[in-house]
Amino acid sequence: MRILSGIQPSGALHIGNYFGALRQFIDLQRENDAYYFVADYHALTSVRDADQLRAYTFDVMVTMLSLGLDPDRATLFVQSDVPETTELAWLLTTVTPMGWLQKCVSYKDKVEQGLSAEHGLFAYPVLQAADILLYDADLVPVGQDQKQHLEITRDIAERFNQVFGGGKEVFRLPKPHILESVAVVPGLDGRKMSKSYGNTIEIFDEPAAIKKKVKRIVTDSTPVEAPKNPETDSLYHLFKLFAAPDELAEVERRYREGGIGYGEVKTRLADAMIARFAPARERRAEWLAHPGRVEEVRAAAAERARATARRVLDRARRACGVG
Ligand code: AQP
Repeated sequence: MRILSGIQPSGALHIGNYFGALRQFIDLQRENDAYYFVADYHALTSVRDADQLRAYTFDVMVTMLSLGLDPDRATLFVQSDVPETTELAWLLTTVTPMGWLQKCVSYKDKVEQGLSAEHGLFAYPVLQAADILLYDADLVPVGQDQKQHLEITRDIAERFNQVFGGGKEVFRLPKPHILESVAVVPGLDGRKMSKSYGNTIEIFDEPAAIKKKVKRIVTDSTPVEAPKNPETDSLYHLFKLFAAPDELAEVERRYREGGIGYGEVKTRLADAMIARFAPARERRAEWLAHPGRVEEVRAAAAERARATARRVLDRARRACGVG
């Protein structure tokens, strides 16, 4: 199957990005033809400093490589290295009803908060549809927050097929791949972990910073001896992502019976986080010491991605009669 997904270079990647997306990227690269990209065109809606965007883009490439994405198996490219994306976005825009975009949460939320939104944020689901359709993707691994955008991608593809395809399929219809257990990873305050909420723990935070942040995870004031409900506790939710099965069973039992304090769970969670990413941290130091290698991966992937993109874009251009 052709797999495709992207991550925005709008800051350092966090635990939510890891469980919601990156871990699936790694699993799916083994048996499939995987394309993963750094979504720098998308990040332009929030990052307004050219040097910073370049630095974040490089950092996301390094993060993907350090976590185990293998450039020999997966095509790890940067979105803007394939300018065909923006041309396809325009073709798709011509068949996208305004009403579909007005319903999208990322845009609606901003407007409801009284903030002004640029056209880029409004049209972002169309660019995302172009990202996906350009590679004939079958499956798109994402977190729950992207479900609505995936539905719009399918709607746009169907509409284009209908309007210009004359009964033939111009675009393949992709499906989302969302793992329920990690669909929404909570942040320090219990809301979805998100850069814009300032409630993140970064994958490559220094161990001391991880310990400090974990201590800030919001819990209720149930005393140590009292039973606690693991299902409603975001600390437990995070612990579950990192703990070994026997350790989890022990902690769950002690939550339900009483006799475990949040302080103990926090210490164990911080230790497990630091241990989980220790090998990746070492690989990261290696990649950072050889930036030229990262650029080589990027250049080779851009060539592969562009060849695929060109074929699909030509198909779309022929279907609608441009060029
Ligand atoms: N908390 C999360 N739980 C599960 N999955 C998550 N993802 C992000 N946060 C969580 C998934 O990570 C992938 C990359 O997302 P993105 O680059 O579009 O970033 P995002 O969703 O915009 O991440 P943030 O931190 O929430 O950024 P801001 O605050 O800038 O909007 C996606 O598959 C996403 O589902």
